Amino acid sequence: MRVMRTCKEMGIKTVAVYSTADKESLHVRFADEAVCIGPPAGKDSYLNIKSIMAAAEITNADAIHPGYGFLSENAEFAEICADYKIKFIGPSPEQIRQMGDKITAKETMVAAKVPVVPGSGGLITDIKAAKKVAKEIGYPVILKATAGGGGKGMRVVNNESEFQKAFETAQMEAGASFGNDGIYMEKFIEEPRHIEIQVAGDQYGGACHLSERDCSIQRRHQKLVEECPSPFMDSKLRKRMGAAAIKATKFINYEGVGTVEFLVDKHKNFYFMEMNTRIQVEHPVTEESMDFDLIKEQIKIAAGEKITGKEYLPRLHSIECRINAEDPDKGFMPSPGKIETFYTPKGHGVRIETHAYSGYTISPFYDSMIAKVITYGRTREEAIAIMKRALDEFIVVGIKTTIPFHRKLMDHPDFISGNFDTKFLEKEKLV
Ligand code: MV4
Repeated sequence: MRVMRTCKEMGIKTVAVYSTADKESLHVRFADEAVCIGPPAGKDSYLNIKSIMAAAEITNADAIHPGYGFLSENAEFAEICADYKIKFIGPSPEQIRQMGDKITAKETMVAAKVPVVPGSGGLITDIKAAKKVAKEIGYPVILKATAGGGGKGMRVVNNESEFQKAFETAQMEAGASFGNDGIYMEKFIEEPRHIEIQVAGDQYGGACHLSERDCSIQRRHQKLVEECPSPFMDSKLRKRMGAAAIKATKFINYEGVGTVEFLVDKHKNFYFMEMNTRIQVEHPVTEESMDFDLIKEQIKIAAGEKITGKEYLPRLHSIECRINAEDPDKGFMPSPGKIETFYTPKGHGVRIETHAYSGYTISPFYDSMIAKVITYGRTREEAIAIMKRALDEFIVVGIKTTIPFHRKLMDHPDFISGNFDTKFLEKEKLV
């Protein structure tokens, strides 16, 4: 729906694809045409490249917008689109691959002179050698899966006696989750903030950045709240991080919008973590803060337009709360089912993204996010005040949601002061 809104504004006709589980979803009604691509399970529909290509062929589509999740960072899919002469709205298969493998991504950033966390500098093949490097950089260290991202196959190692076992578990978890058990090591950055820079690059090597998003409020590597600008940011740090992100973008001739993720320590040192080669869930805070349509930019870049190359700075403060069909009182257990009443907040400073409505059934097959509440104001205080009243105004009857969790978070002194890092939700008894 987000993509189709911009397409309509640009005079572009749209085709929705849907699984049988999503027959009643709003995106099916919003599109000019809709094609059913299979049964509920992802592998049979939204991950089924053959069905999707068939839908594109029969509707004579010029381009595919991959959204986020599913095939949005699948190099093989981008390759098949190219074979079919259908424009994949996003980077090239090579660029997706280069950033998809985390060791390759890190090596690329070293070559681009973007700061990275010191570590094994590649795959760990010899535990004895890795332990020696760990001693040099100093414990704690963190082991990560090269095929990973988002926390799976990650282990923190506090001292040498823990190394062997941590390495074996990380390797096993990575092998089971990704079919690739490659592990690398980094110095563990204590109490980091997760700050990411939104970038855009065109087909001619031009690139710009659109400031940052702070995504430090996470639970088990799932982001819950994002904001732009970061309360931790100052114009000097933004210049340094922005320049590093543009260096990364230009170095790989990146085409499309993307995100360069950094870990930032309390001394404002920043380190490249990963690059996301898709539009992200949290993109609306950038759009509202900067008054800039990122989907329009994606489509223009895909159509061969040049970006203007200027730097975009935050004008308003914007915050997003992800509303999930989960019960925060029961460890965020999924809560699918029929929504009897769904009334979304409205009014000045509020933007809602959702596919749900009164009478809609949240299926258990997919991600539990059912809505995003985005607020914006002239200051962070104003954005928080609007968020509080918006969350109070949101009525969902029939399923449990994370709305009460967000409402409590908005009253937490450390959230209000901006004094939080990625450990915040583990330390606080909010969840
Ligand atoms: C780290 C780190 C500390 N030091 N790397 C978590 C997900 C994955 N993308 C990378 N992650 C981390 N990498 C080093 N060298 C701490 C984390 C981390 C984290 C990062 C961002 C947001 C939330 C997090 C929660 C726990 C750990």
